[in-house]
Amino acid sequence: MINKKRFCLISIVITIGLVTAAMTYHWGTTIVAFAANSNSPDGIISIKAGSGNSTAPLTTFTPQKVEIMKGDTVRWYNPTKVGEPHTVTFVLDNKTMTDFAMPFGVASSTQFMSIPPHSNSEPVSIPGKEATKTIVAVNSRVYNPVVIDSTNNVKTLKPNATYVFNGNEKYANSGFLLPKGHDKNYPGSSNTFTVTFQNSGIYRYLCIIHPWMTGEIVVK
Ligand SMILES: [Cu+2]
Repeated sequence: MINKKRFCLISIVITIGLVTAAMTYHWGTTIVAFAANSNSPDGIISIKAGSGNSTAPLTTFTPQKVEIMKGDTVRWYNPTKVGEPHTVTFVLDNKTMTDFAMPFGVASSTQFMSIPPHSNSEPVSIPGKEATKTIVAVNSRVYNPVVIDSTNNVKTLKPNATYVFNGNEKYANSGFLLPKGHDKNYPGSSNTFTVTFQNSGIYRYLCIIHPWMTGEIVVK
């Protein structure tokens, strides 16, 4: 026969279990961060773009959803142990959606040499008409920090860009974010992307390299 004390203990354990299950169901793996709990000493909210290592790279933004106040600043960085790049890309106008590798026509005499020594890479090169051929190259508007405004003005920012959203953007991109030390194999790439949000709203973004990698900034 179960005595009163044991019954009470079993009830508590069951309740904790049910609450945990409900929280997991409701939030899944999403971790919500609040500006009041900004996770760096300078008050900037940090978000990991990817993580893990070569055998288990994580293609997620952590936290995936962040709630902040107008005027708050968010900084993305890549803590992966290997040189796996990510981007933080806001596609605010569907027509600005793009890909990190695109075909371009170039003079047929052009030769391409890999910069990282002994890298397992070569460009796709297809003979084209007359004196041109087509190569598939990394798209500067994904590789570099770039903002396109409502008048289609394309502005390339410096690596490790700091940007203030003004509500006039069609497209805003971090450029390739690499862990410190791995960026030297990608000249001109970044370690961080820092954005200040002046206007309230929901800002959704993705990694162009891994489009299932998405995140959300809710500005109150
Ligand atoms: Cu990615």
